[in-house]
Amino acid sequence: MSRITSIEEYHKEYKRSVENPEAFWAEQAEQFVWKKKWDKVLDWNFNEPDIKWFVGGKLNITENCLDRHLSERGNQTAIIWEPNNPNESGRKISYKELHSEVCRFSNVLKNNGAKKGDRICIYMPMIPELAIAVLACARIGAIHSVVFGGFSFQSLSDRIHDADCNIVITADGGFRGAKDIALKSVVDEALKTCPSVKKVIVTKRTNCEVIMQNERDVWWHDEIKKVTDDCSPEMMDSEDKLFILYTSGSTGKPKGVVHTCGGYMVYTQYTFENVFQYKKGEIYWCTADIGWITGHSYLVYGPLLSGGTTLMFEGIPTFPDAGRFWQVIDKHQVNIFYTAPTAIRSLEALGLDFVKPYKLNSLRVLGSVGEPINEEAWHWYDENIGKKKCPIADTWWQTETGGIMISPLAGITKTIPGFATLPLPGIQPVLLDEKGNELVGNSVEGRLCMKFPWPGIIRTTYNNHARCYDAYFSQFKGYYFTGDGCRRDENGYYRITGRVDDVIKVSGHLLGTAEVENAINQHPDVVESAVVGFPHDIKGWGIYAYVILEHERKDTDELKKEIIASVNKYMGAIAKPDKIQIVSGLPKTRSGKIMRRILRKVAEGDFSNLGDTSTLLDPAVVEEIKAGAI
Ligand code: 7RM
Repeated sequence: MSRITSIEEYHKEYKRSVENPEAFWAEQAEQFVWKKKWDKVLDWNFNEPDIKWFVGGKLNITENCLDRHLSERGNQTAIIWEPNNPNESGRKISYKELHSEVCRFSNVLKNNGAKKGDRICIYMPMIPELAIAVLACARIGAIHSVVFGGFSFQSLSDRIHDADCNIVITADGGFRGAKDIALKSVVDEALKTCPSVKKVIVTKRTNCEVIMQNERDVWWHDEIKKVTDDCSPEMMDSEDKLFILYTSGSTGKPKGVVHTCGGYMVYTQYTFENVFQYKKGEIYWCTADIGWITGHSYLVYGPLLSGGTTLMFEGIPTFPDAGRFWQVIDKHQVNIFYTAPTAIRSLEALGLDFVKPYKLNSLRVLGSVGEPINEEAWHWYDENIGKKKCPIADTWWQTETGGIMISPLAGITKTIPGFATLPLPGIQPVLLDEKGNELVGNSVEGRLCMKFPWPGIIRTTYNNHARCYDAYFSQFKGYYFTGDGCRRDENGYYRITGRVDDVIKVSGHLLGTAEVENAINQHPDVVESAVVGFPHDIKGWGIYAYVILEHERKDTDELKKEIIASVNKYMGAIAKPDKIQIVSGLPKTRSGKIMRRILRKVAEGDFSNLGDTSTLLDPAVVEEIKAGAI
């Protein structure tokens, strides 16, 4: 794995990676343990799409995350676990221990009927058992599908169904700040409609009461007693599926993004080491939940592939107070800290008194991910957390890209607030106009696409390959379309301008507006709804819902509460509407299409220029919507 150490070297490597991608990526892949070397580096077309990296290669990613580090750093800490409650003792798990625990749990999975190729759903809080469960699946060749613990039973059930999972791994409950979440009971509710699930493995965390269903449910701590830690890694093909991770799209149903073993492994380690300039022995902390792609790639796989020490935090930034992140950084002497703009903005809003008690002098590199970081937040992060000594890596990427795509290399690439800066080696971004013409040169703005594959690219959407084509490869023939708008400035630096489709990033979480509408429409009094985003100081984007009722309700406040409860039930608290406006109609064209442009403008509070409304079926609704705007 070549580590870039200067900007000259970056330009040289970039050029080489574009001129000869296969040689470039083969070189990066050499250092891993392969059971059999690949026959061909790359086979691809974006028309189906059909993309294969390291064709014919055989490997197991956990052998590369764990076994290969044992001789050199068996006693080094692999995972530092920091619990929700700062007074509870955490854990430090060495590579040797992690290897042993993963092997044991792999045997538990096998004893419970898991086989290579099975889909296993993981619905857990941020405890070490979550990372162990993920790695154990990968070790035996089962495909993990981690569902974020904040999703409701309905979202969980939809995901279990779609992937046809036969096992669920969960916990009795989880701690998040001052709250306890009863995860097992959510699983019970979800499984009422999931006959494919034959086993539920439950770990104890909160000791809350749970109902164990005979035959189906088993305790982690009982099962683990029955096994040894002897489990050789399953031999996987480079293109065997490693995991499925659901992400929102512009249509209602989330898509099961599929990543495969070989390419994902090479790409996550390469990007982890180069973007963060990770040095042996450093303490690295990514605050993302493992339920999101950032947690998969840069909390679990990337750092462990690099033999690093990765910190896993169970809690939230504001518990017991808004100084928690900074306290943890001092406590564990964190060197690299990777978080989301929404967290930075919310902590900034609570004031510097929560930052002042801490030294933060172990920090060397800061990272940002999930949404554009506004200049204000960038400077606050730089001055108050990095003390103007830590480079900030504003990393742009997606669930579908597997790893970071456009980002500074920390300390190497000159940064500009708000810019993700330059593509990593191997990444060939292009900006297209609406007609699909490439905008060449600098000082241009368009739709961000990729014209060549990289090892971490999405391979398919689970069980529905056509959907993968439709969502990413159909708009512009021969390109991967990201769904983002982007500007390339006069120096060739990239600035992401935001989504150009019907998904919104709320507190860094991607939500489909159609998905939220479906959840709202579950309310018996709702006839129809339309959801759009509006700029929100802390969340980046907030959710604005226009709702048509079947009959008038005088108790508007109560109704709004019920609608929020419905969203909670069918999706989860992350999709909670910030504003709900009751309307008698929606601005529709004669062909029945909702003119979202108008709804967005009104939600933004900008009534000045609503554009052409002449195609509207009933222009009067626009006046009503304007008058009732919140
Ligand atoms: C990693 C992740 C992907 C979408 C993406 C963008 C937005 C992510 C940045 C960003 C501006 C960034 N995966 N996005 N990172 N926008 N600057 N540094 O977030 O699948 O959940 O979301 O997030 O719109 O398309 S994701």
